Amino acid sequence: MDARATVTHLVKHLASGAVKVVDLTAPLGPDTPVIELPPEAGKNSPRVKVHKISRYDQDGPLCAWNWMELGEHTGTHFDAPVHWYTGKALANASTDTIPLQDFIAPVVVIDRSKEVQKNPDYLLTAESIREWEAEHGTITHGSWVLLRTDWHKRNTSTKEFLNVDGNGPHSPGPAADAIAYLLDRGALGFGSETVGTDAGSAFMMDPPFPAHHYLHGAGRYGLASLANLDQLPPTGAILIAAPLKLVGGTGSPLRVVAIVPT
Ligand code: 23J
Ligand code: MN
Repeated sequence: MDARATVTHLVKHLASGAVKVVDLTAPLGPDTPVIELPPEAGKNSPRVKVHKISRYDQDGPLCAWNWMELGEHTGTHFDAPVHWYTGKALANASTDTIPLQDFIAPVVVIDRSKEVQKNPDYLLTAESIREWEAEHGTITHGSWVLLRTDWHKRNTSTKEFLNVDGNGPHSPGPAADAIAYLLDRGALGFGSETVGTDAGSAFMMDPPFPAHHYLHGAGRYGLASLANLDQLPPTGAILIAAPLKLVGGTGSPLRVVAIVPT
């Protein structure tokens, strides 16, 4: 099919509902959970604050508008390669310089929600990805790979979302060998439903935060705090994930939308 017909068909299929759009974004506001790093890892990001400028009042009778206090890595957000020290020297690695084509890509979804229900510390391994590929086919070069855990159902409660006890945070994520395997497959990036792309236990891993370490060192991307992955097929959808064009940005909150054939 020629390129023009492809675009025309997409619009027709969207209008008819044969292709649907799914919102993979969590609501962003003062209640949004924000990561709480151990002191050894450094400072933390603030929670979201919304400051009123005016609301059809004496501060501005014609309009309502706010300004916000907002970390780059807050809510549903994108991790750029310069976010991690392993990616700091790479070219085209901040939110304003990443190639635009990378913001639209195929997406595969690895469903490990049953495993995570039994074990909140669940780690996705390379072996587990190979099992997924035996069932669904080899991961296509340039794809987003998302880990479905249904963890987004906890996103309305910071306590449940971060799930911290005396031993630290308990949330699922990838083992180091899983990320190495995905990079081998030419993945565009890795996305999760948890507060960051790494598991709660990732500070204790070797290297610490292996998803951040290997993905960003390879110039690849992360997506965190995704929602509604239970509405995606294992393969066949397309992801639109375009961070704000923040100058030198290490990441950005964003709206993540999937285009899904029904
Ligand atoms: C800094 C250090 C570790 C982590 C993170 C940030 C994130 O989760 C993030 O938002 O990138 S794991
Ligand atoms: Mn981040």
